[in-house]
Amino acid sequence: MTILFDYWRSSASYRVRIALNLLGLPYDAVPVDLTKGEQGGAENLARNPQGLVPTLAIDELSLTQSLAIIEYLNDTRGGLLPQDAPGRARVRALSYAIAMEIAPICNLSVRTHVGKIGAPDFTADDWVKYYMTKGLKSIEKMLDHPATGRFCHGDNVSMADIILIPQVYNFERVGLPISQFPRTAAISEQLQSLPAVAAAHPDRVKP
Ligand SMILES: N[C@@H](CCC(=O)N[C@@H](CS)C(=O)NCC(=O)O)C(=O)O
Repeated sequence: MTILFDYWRSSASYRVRIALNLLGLPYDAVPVDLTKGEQGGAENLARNPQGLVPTLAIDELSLTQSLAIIEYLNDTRGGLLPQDAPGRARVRALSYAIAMEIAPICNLSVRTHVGKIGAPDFTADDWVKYYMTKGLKSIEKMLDHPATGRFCHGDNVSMADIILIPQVYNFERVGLPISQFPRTAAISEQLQSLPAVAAAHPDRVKP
């Protein structure tokens, strides 16, 4: 039995839902309600010492960190990273550019803290919009590459696409138009037409 401890609006959870769906792996979802602070409760801390979501219970393991989970799924099931080393390096670079450069500085706890210390003319919203735009601008440049195809890397869905989709969702959620980044927008549209990706959308899994 595979169990995903997630939150419907969490982008890191959204990544893992997409990966599981793409691989056709059935799972049960157990919600950890971030709005109620359940991530910091004893039950969640026992499975995820950082007090975050997602956690994936699979193969008698309890895995944390969405990128590590996706890499594990690739290592054990295949299909989420290219076969060749240069391709894997490119997919990882795109994934890390989002997961390590954009997401951590725009997450809930950072936004809350910026909101507390922010000046009246500089809100947490301004912070998030600034860094998300800066980050996706870089992604758009990285996608200006001969290896970009229908998806981020060629015509097969990879970890980079899995990481991109939730970031695009967050970007649009704060009211920014993804159309300003045409390559990113085109890939996102292709991805969202895939049933496995569409089924992982927060609105589809909202409790
Ligand atoms: N790098 C982690 C990030 C996980 C993360 O930040 N999760 C957020 C939701 S997207 C969370 O649990 N936030 C709760 C909090 O900040 O208290 C991963 O990829 O799994």
